[in-house]
Amino acid sequence: MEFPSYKGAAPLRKVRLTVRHHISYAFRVENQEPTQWWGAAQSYPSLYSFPWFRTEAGGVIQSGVPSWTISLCWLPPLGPYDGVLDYAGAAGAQRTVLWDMCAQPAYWTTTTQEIDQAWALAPFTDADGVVQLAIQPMTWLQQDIPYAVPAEGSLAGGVDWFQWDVIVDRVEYFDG
Ligand SMILES: [Ca+2]
Repeated sequence: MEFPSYKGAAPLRKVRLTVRHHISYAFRVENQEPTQWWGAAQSYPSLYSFPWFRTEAGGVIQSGVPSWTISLCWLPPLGPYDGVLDYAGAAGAQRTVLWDMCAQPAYWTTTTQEIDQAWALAPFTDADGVVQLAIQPMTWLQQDIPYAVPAEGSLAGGVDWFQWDVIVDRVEYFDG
């Protein structure tokens, strides 16, 4: 994300960010239960992604974009374990999903977030006039919040890739 920094004379008190974001991802999963699909007895596996931003000064903030829990509700039922942990066959799946219309029916999701804590406001007063935030999400495949799916187990898998696309639509600075 990149946008103009606050240049007022009075101390910055609050930032209101209006942004659009779109999520895309790749993952792999395999049911290792011998008789039934893991998901049939419990729930669909889901992805969880927590976006955080590295500031130009090297600090970290979590502002402007909410975390996401993405139920893989479009995933077809997986069969009993086929004996090979290859994330393929009747028991496995690998997918790259550029637009999950189940989790995010509209391509962009707009959110507005207000930031008013002193430590989080500092990056918005950058003296060079431009705020630059590099998004570096933490993401994992989970079977039941907050347990991550291990590489091996009754449900094996992981996240291969996750991307947040973010467009800043509006930045409002408040000094009062
Ligand atoms: Ca397999």
